[in-house]
Amino acid sequence: MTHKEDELLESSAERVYGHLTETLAARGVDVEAVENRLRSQRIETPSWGYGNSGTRFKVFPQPGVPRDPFEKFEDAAQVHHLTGVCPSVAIHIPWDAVEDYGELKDHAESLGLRIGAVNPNLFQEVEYKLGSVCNPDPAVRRRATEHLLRCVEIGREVGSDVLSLWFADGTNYAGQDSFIERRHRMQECLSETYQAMPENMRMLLEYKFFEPAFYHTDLADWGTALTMCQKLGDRAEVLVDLGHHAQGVNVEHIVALLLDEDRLGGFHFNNRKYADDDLIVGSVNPFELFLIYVELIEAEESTRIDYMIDQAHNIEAKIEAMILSVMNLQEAYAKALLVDRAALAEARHSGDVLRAHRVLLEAYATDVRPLCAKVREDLGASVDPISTFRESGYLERVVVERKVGVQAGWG
Ligand code: RM4
Ligand code: MN
Ligand code: MN
Repeated sequence: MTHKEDELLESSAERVYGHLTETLAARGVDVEAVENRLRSQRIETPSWGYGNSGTRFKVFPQPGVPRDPFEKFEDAAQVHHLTGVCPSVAIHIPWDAVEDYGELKDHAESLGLRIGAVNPNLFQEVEYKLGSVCNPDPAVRRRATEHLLRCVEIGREVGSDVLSLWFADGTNYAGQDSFIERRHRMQECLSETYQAMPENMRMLLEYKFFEPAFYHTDLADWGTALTMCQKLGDRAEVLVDLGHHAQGVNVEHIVALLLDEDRLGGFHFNNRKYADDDLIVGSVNPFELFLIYVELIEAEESTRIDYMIDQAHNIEAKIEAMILSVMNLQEAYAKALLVDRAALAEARHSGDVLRAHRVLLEAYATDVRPLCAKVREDLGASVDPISTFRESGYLERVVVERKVGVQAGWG
C-alpha cells in the first residue's frame, strides 16, 4: 500500500469511528466508560489451542505448529501482541509438562505473558478407564489425587492462582457403578486437593453432560458442579464451557443463576453446532455470546471471573482462529456494554415485552467494530489483527524454524 492510500484509509477509519461515537453519545452512551471497560477486558488463551488436535477420526497436522510448551507461548504472545487483551495462557498437565517450571514462567514473562489456569489431565492413562477421582479402585483414586496435588504445586511454582478441573469420569452402561458412591469418592479426592491449595488459589469445576462417557457423567451439569463446590468451600467455583450443554439449553440463564449464587468462577469460551465442537467462539451463535455478556456486565465489577478460551482448531489456521475468537469476544462484550440498562429496567417493570427485547436488539445490531479497533489501537495492538498477522511473516518464519522435531498435540 502506498503512503497516500494508507493515509486515506486512516482518515476514513477515523470518520467511521467519529460517526459511531457521535451516534452512541446521542443515544446516551458514555463512550469513554465503554472504552475503559473494553481496555480492561482480559481473555486467557489455552496452550492446547496452539497444538495439533483433531476428531476421533483424524488429526491433521499443520505446518509451523509448536513442538513444546515454550513455542506454544511464543504463538500465544502473537495473539496478545495483536489483540492487547490476552496476557495469560492456561496450561494442561502433562501436555505442558516441563522439567523446570521456573524456566517456563520466565519464558512466559520474557514474552510479556504469564501462566494462567493449571488444568490437570486425568483422562489419558489406562488406569482411568473406569474414571479417575470416581474410580472404584482406591489405588487409582490415589494416583488421580496425587496428580491433582502435583498440579497445585505447579500452580505455586508458576505463580498461578487457578486450578481448573474437568473430569471425564462417568459410566457407559446402566448399573455399571453407583452414582452416589462415585460422588462421595470425588468429594473425598477434591477435598484433599482443596485443603492443599494455597490461600489465594481458586478451584474451578467444569461440568459437561456427556463424552467420553455415554450413560452418565459424574459432573454433568451446573447443579452437580455447584453442589460439589458448596461442599468444598468458598474458593471452589463453577466453570461454564459453552460447548458442554445439551442442545437448546439456555446458557445465559445458567450464568445468571451462578452469579446469583456467587459461584461463577470462569468460562471456557468456544462455539458449537452439535456437541462439544470447540469451534471459534461466536462462529455459530454470536447472539448467545452477547446475551451471556449482558448477564455479566453488572456482576463482573464485584466478582472475579476468569475468561478463558477452550478451543481445538482442527482444520483452521490456529493462531488466526485464536485471534478471531478474541475479536468476537471483544465485539460481544462491546455490544453488551451498549445495552441501555435504564430503558431495559423500565420496560421490564412495565411489562413491555417487546420494548425490553428491542433494547437488547438495539445494542446487538450496533456495528462496534470501529470501537474495538480503536481500543486495540489504544492498547498498542492492531486495528486489524488478522491482516497484521498475515503481513508479519511470523507463520512463514516458524514453519521453517519448526520443521524438524515432533509437533505438540494429541492423537
Ligand atoms: C474437555 C473440557 C476441558 C478440556 C478438555 C481438553 O472437553 O472442555 O476443559 O481441558 O476437553
Ligand atoms: Mn473446557
Ligand atoms: Mn470441552
